Amino acid sequence: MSKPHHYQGLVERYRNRLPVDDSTPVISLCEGDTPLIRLNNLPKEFGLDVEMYVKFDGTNPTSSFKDRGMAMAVTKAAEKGAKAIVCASTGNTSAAAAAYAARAGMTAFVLIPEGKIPMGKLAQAIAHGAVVLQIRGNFDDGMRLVKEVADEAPVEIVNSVNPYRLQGQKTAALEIVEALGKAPDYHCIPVGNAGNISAYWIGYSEAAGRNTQSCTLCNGNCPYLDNPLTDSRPVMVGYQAAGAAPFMRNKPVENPETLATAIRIGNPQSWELAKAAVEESDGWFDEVTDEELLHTQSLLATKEGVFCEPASAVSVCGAIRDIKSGKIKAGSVVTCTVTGHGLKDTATAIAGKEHVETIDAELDSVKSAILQHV
Ligand code: AN7
Repeated sequence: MSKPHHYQGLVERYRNRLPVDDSTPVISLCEGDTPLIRLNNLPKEFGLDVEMYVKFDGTNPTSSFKDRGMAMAVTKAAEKGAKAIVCASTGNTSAAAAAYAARAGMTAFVLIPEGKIPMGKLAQAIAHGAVVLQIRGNFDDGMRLVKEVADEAPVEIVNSVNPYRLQGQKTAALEIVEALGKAPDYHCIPVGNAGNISAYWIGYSEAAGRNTQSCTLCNGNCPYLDNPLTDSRPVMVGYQAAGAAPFMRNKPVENPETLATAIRIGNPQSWELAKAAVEESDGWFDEVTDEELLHTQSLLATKEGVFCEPASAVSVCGAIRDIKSGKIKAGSVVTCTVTGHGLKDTATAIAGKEHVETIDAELDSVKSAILQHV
């Protein structure tokens, strides 16, 4: 008999680095432990002299990185005895909230912008039994309403203004450091509401035994610094969609627009934390156009076998540009978070592509089709 090694999810895995104790009722779907995939073909094709990886968090239980934060937020809500959770969402947070609420026996209320979340994400929220409230407004309107209603109704907010979300999400950085045996030189990441970049910086800082102002739970007094995994932290680079790039405008964007609906956000809640992460790490923000990010989504799918949603391609898109220009230095180790799975939004992935050939059910037809392509 071999020793059982059933992975139990990130709260158990990082129990000594998370705010839980023996009596905490852990709510998990075995999230985390996602693949760090070395890109081979794209660096070769573009002549990029770097070691480049994607952290493919689209392989989580609800197919986005949100499961990391939701596992921790719902675990803490359960510990408190909460019966209901609430979030505003561009889609992925609502999918994760719905699934973890189901697991915990709670009700999830999710506020989504009318007509602006892809069908895959909406299907998840409905399938898991969330109460779906479609608002005549955008994500930022939903966020404002959620914060207001939490003061007036018995619901726990599980957006990333909940500090436990960031604690759960910091584990992605810990996994990367463990996988590489060190911190990368650069970490590139899509930025919408700005929780994830803040969470990675907390994780990387903790891994290097360093404090950071990005941590709201400990306020610069991290309790987990005595067990470092490495001695350095990466430069943090946050990329936004050009039509929804408040960090580039240095102020909120009133009417954000992008095909990458996940990051169609104009007033990021973790503004200060994300700013601190970029400043403390000597990093930067930049923006990419919808055309550029869709092209990168397609490149990742067709050249590397990684199918991600449009918002997720933003990190790799920006990274390739900054490696080409030399802003990201030759010889570096570069990791990019790929935040969500392509199956979340199939309509955008195949729009404008001639994707299917219809042929007769005859050997000759199949054969001639093959010969046309090889
Ligand atoms: C695929 O689901 O905000 O900067 O409500 O779904 O931490 O907000 C989603 C965000 C990147 C941006 N990639 O992360 C929501 C939501 C994908 C996302 C982001 C989101 P943050």
